[in-house]
Amino acid sequence: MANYYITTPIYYPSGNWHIGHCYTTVICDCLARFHKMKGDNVFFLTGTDEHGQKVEKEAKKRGVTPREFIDPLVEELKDMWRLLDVGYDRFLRTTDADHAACVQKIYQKLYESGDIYKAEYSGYYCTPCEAFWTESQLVGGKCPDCGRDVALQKEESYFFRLSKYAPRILKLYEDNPEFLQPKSRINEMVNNFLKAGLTDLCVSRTTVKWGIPLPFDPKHTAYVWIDALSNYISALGYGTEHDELFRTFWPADLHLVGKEIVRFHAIIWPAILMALGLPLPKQVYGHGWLLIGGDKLSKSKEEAAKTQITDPYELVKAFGTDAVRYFLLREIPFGSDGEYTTERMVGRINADLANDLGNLVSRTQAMILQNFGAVPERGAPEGTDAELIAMCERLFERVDADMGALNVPEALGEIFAVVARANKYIDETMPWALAKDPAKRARLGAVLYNLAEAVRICAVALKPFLTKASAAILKSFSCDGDATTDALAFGLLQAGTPVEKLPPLFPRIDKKTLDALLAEHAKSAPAPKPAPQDGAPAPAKKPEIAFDEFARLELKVGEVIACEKVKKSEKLLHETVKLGEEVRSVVSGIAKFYTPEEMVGKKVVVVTNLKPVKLCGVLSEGMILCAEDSEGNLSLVSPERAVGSGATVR
Ligand code: ME8
Repeated sequence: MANYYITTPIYYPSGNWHIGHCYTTVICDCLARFHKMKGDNVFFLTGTDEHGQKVEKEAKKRGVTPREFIDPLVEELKDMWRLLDVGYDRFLRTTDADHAACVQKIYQKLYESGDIYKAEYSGYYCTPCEAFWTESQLVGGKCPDCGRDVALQKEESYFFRLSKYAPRILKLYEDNPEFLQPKSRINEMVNNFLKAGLTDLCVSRTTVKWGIPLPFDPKHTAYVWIDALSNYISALGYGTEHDELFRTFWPADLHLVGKEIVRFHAIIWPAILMALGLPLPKQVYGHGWLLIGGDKLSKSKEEAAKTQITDPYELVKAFGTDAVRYFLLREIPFGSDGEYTTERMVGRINADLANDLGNLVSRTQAMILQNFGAVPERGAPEGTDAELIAMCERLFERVDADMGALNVPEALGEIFAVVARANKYIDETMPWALAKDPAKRARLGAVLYNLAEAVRICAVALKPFLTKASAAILKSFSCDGDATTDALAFGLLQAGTPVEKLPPLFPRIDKKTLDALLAEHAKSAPAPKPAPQDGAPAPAKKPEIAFDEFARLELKVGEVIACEKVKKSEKLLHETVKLGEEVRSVVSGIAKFYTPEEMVGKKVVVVTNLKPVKLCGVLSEGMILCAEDSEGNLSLVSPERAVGSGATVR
């Protein structure tokens, strides 16, 4: 059994999630599922990149702690992965204690070996990219990566001897071109960075507090990119007593990343690993972008987001998990950029999923049920049977070759070629005509058996791609959804196996429906706002929840009987709240909006089953609900009529 370690980049908790964000992770999920299906021992890592100036500034702007700012966004991201059926093995947060300890170990080791030294940093910093630039690297005085403003920074810093590793990195690309793919990325790295030689990298900040303190000089925090890149080994327990995962899975088989962050993964990361004396990942692959109107899709392009649905929640609600996954996995030649429009997504859904796959499944099941009630007997092959069967039998080999070469869209193309062949087979064999002639009953059975097998095999092959449809089709043929690649052999379906008629898997989306969806979207899309300077946008819409999830909240009316300011905090009030017979201590971030005197006597709504926490050293045993307007002003939520404290809110 081979080991397979695959990683996504860890995401900035921006909350501004769009379909472009889903690209890297859905592809990684598909590759991880494919390897699991092959029987490999897989570890699939994803997570969040939570430290740094960007988060620190955004939290400050909102008057909350970085942690208070990040936590809900991390939950949103996890919800998004659930929605898209992304099944990772670990979700690492750079605020996790084991990760922070590992980053400190890495810094200590590099400091002791002399690869990290102290000097003065003077240069430019781009906060949205969390990247350092020299004056000559700027383009028109702006960040060469994102085109935004940079700030001149001068501070005492620690530096990593990146320059020392430039020749080894060039040699790495020469000796092992597979290390960085597609090939064009090697040229980009060599021409844009390595040819001119590398300068040493500033790897600590004294002006950023929201970061991991350096063990040998705690007034410095770790540079976010070193912190972030280290996640690929900290997640495996590198440098700890419990490093079984590290010993099993390192070096990684694949770091899949967007092309804009190849520089960090293909220059800085290998240099750090070389300095640590560790083996290098087998491959870094820099994929292309989803574009809107020729530009990288990002929610800050508000105009585009008004006419196009880019929000993953909205897309999954409209078209379903599988349809969104299918578009991401199929539409864009791997490694290239590709234009995204909602119309394109609908085009794919209608042509491939509704017409080709959906029709094949529904026609096959309807004809079996109508004529036999269950899977018929397999007959001797005739006519074009052999061609269809051969395609089914070769399918795994072809998909495996494409997936091995990271040709995910082509792998899906192989499966849909079998779907198309099976549809053509229906036209050739005309089962409806066979059904009219009792003498052709055995032949009708054989034709329908071949179709059932083609459908089953496509469903097995589709498991890593269309998680829901594959499971539904297999279940409707009474097959095990946990099937491995062994289930891709032709002829496994037994005669007499019960078949269930599925409702349409992918209903066709006609023009009227699409227009109505887009019109609805345009109405609900927020009015264009200027993008915040640091690129951190407002939190995304939350996904739907079931009533029982809502019912897990305990909400009660409380009466504030005493209130005072929390010492050392400008934001917090400490209320004593009466809830019927019970009295609780509650801390709320409302000091900017209410004075302690105003609070006393107010009837408020309290979430009473939140885990108690200490805020600035004061125990909080609940949360008072407030409404927040678009400017961030808070207003208490109170019962509209007189009601006693302790009353339930539901
Ligand atoms: O870069 N098309 O995080 P991130 C395709 N924290 N992919 C896109 C995309 C688009 N329009 N927009 C974003 C970071 N992505 C760092 C990584 S790893 C040690 C630290 C992809 O949240 C992007 O290319 O900005 C990247 O692969 C992923 O979303 C996360 O980007």
